[in-house]
Amino acid sequence: MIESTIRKPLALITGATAGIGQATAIRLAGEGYRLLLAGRRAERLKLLASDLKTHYGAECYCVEVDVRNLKQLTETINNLPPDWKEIDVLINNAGLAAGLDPVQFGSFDDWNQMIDTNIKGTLFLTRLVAPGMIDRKRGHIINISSIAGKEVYANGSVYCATKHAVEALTLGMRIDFVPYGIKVSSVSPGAVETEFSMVRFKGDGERAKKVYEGFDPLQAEDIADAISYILSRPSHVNIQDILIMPAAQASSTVLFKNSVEGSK
Ligand code: NDP
Ligand code: 8X3
Repeated sequence: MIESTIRKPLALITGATAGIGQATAIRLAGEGYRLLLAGRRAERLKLLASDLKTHYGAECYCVEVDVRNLKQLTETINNLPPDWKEIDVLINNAGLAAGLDPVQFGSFDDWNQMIDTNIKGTLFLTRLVAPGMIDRKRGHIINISSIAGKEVYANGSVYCATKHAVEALTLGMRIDFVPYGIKVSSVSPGAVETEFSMVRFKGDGERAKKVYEGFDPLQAEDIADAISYILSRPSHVNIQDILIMPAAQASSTVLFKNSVEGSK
């Protein structure tokens, strides 16, 4: 009786069709959240929403969006049904690395895709969602950064630059939003076995598989666990950043593998 009158928290997760975003959706559904699931692959969103309903009774609303498309994002956020407008948690997770090249051989298209998705996508969503949080004086934004936001490795400078930018945005958002009681956190993983490397290497499955061979990489569920920890702290506590690595990884370039081959 009491339970039915308590509003369940609403989380918007970008990049919910795979990897960390999908695992986080599953975790939060199990913890009683209502979910706005965002991504470009509509069929995957629908399937996930249906699974979450079946297994957890979770209410989900799917939004097929490309986070690079400001017009589409603006229309989507502004036209959410009334019950889905009050977003308590925004997880800026959608992102990618495209290619692994030194700057002198880098692809302009790869650079644009990474910069537009990882930096501008995070900014666009935050700009669209934060005003509502400010009005309600409550909210939590979690940006998915990376060890690549703290270190730079060979051939990864543009991806690393985008994640360094996410780090700067997280720091800036925290300053801008602190007067309104809005928490801003980040999670910065090392190697997580998801579709990330398949995307980076443009469908080259053999090359992608090699990235995770010879050690136990993090799984998407490990990152969902960190996100759940951040969200479940008491209201006076903000976890600013969780840097989380596989036990075999000491830095972005030092990875202890059973075989001698490098990680990238
Ligand atoms: P996946 O490739 O498994 O998932 C990426 C997600 O991002 C997908 O759901 C994809 O959805 C979404 N996405 C990509 N581009 C867009 C876009 N333009 N618009 C909307 N959604 C988009 O990778 P991960 O789960 O590993 O990556 C999630 C985040 O974690 C990224 O920000 C990544 O940089 C970060 N990260 C990953 C690490 C790793 O080792 N895997 C380590 C550190 C950080 P769709 O294609 O359906 O649109
Ligand atoms: C993904 C991890 O080390 O490939 O952010 O950049 S890494």
